[in-house]
Amino acid sequence: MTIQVTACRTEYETNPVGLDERKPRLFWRLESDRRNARQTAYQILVSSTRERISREEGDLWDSGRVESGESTHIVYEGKALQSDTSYWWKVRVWDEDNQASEWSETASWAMGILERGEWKAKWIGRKAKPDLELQPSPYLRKEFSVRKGLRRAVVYATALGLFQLRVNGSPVGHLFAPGWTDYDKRVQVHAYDITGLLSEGDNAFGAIIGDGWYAGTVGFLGRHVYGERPFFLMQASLEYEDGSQELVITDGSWRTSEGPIRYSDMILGETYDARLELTGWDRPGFDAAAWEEPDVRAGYNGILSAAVEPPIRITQSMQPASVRRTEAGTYIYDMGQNMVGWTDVRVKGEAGTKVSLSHAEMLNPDGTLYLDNLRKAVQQDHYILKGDGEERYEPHFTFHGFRYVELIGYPGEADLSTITGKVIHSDTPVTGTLETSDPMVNQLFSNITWGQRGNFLSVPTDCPQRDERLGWTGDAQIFARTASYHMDVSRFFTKFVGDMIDCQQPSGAFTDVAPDAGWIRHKMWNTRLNWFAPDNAGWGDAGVIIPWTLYLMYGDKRILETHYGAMVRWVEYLTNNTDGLIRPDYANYGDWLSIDADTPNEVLATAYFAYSTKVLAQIAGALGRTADQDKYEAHFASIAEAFRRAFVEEDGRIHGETQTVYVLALQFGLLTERLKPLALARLTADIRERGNRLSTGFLGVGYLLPALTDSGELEVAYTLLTQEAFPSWMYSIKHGATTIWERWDGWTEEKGFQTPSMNSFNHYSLGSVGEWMFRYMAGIEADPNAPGFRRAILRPQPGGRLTSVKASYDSLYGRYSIEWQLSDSGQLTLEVEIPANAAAIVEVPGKDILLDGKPAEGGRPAAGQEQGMAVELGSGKYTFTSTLVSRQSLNV
Ligand code: RAM
Repeated sequence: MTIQVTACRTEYETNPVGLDERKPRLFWRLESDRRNARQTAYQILVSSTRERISREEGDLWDSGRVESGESTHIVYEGKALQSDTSYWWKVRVWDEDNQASEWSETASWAMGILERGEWKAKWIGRKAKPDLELQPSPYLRKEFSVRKGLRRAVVYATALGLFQLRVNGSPVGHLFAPGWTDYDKRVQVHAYDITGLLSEGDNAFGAIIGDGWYAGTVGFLGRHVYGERPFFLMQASLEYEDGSQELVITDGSWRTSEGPIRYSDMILGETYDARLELTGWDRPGFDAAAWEEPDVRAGYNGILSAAVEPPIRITQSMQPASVRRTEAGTYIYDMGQNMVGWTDVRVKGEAGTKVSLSHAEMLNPDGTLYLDNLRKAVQQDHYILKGDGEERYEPHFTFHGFRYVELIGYPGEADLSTITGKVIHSDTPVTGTLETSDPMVNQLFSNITWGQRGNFLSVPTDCPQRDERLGWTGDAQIFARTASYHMDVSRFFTKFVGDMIDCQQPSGAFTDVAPDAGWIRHKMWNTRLNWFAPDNAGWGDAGVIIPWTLYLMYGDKRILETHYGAMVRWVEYLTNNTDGLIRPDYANYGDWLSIDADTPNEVLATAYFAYSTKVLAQIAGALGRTADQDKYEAHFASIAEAFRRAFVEEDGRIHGETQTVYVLALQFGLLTERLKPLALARLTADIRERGNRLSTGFLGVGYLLPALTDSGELEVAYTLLTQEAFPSWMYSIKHGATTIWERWDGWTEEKGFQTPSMNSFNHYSLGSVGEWMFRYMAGIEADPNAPGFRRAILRPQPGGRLTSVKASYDSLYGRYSIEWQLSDSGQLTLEVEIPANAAAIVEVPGKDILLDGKPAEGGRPAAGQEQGMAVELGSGKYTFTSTLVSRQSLNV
């Protein structure tokens, strides 16, 4: 079979609408059942109409035959793209035998509104009711008519706040739009093709707007962080067969009313009075005589940019695992999983009856909901019945982090089908799977994935339940690699890097939360919090680490180019704020939530300073800026030297003597060859002295198992992974955890719950061990010399009590998979799969290595291993067998 072109995407997305990237990048995948299937050339056609593309007329761009193997990030080089316009494209390729493929299916993208001057719409809202802290959510509507011959209709919408849009009664778009940005600087515009929802004659737009991050409660920063109340902006563009165009825009001609949503606040929950429903409000013909004129806002000084973040959606519905009726007559449900979203309830009863849903992560010893750790958050929704038969309710502009739900005031008998949990997050498609022979390791992986699902909601938040839910950059950087194996976070993190850049300080400092949300200002007011600063080690460094992660995982050079200046400013800022290249002991969270092991701030901060510099040198290299690369490499070497002079003893001891200081020094390359084994010995001794247990906090934990494995202490890594005694990952699992806890000691047998002032049970940072599970245990590694998985390094590292691991990663090229199995006698079977137009260096441990039953040809000794072999392979499925040196030595 000749090669096939599939999965055509534009800017990482399938047929996106509303882009503002004037040179969008095109991606495709190849499929073939042959081994070594490869592209040697391609041809792209881009057309202004679907008809033209079907006739193979690339009137906007015909790339001609391009001799190239590249099938990702191909930059559009055709005629200038126009606002509010759709484009069609297809591609064909030539394979390694110069055989041409068929043309791909036709793909498309559409540009959004490119110039500010093209925005004719006005921001509209509703005046606040006096003396009401929590305001009803405004409803907005507008009728308009559509002539005969409508060809295309696209609506562009955004809000300072949140919006839910409806067209002729149908919902359009997704939840929590437009997402969270620093609204003073920027707001994202979402675009939807609504051609199919309109018909000739009367039509209606409806929108409900919510306070969201703009006007509602943000973390512990209170309400009205950006503004007093929400506003909506919408511009629909209708294009007719005769070439004419009409706009329907938000302006003073819309009408507004309050409705059943009495308030809806991210952190404080919602109250919905169904008796106040406005039936038919979002369809034409509704009697809006009682509705009022909207409040038209003067303007907005921020940037209107095309939405980059993936849509937020309900991705799963969950039935509760069990329910118990309390003495008070309420019901307590156990969802069986700590999750994020909301619950939907069905109820029948008299008008005016109030049913409440209260959400919590844990139960108190007496079986009641443990609400203390929510701090000021109120995870409660209240529904007041209209009394007309079975009613169904779910909230609108709030979300909760919970495993347990208390149903209060329910009329009649409730059972398992009364409520349904809705899992809500940024819909980043799953790309990684992992399953092992060990059920506890599998549970750990599951907990990590739920931590990601629970906390990736527009921005990567620290936690989803208490009055916090901020985009903590330190948490995001330590988890970024794990996250990018598990899900396609290309656009999610591209958006977040933008958020970090938007709040980079004039000094060059990257902040510890993004969007900034007035955080910096808040910290300045609040002297009690003056230990917060915009440049915390391991937090600000996210501004360099996350773009680099996007490059490794997706081969995204554009993000490096676009933000190169900002990253240089960060490193220059750090440099200017050091003393002899040592970052002083100030403004630092340290190795946050380490356990009984305080890493000195100056050691930690200098190590991260070195690392940011090293990554910047690599980024300069990737961009071909060789002079800068040399400069920052030399700078890194000087910082490492200063680090050693200040903190490292001749005998390898590092100031602080915590696991984290050794781990960072090893992993960031701060030690000489002579010092490495000495430091490693100190690290393993510390682990042993603690009874084979870890002590790392947020900043050390992600590098702990990689540092051990890279230094040849694989078995110690496995021992820590499967350790069940406190503190360990498995300790929480033994006690029923279904997500990653914020702290190792969130709950212990001896002490019960940690302080409720900071005790989240859904915080992904300590789940950054997922990175090691993919990269080392399964062994699916990105090759930095062929980024974006153009070439992978498949390097499984069996060990510990595991007898098998099966993992896969859907890269931009397609699926890499690995499955290894180890018999009692030490026979290893390894099956790997490499996608078309990609390659892998497969490193097989052990001796007597056979590939598909024959001695493997073209292999070389595996780097840094006594036994084993490395072989570079093209696409296809391969089976290796080998004998591991001594199975005995694997059982510590
Ligand atoms: C906590 C957050 C977050 C952490 C900071 C330092 O309040 O939950 O996880 O990054 O503090």
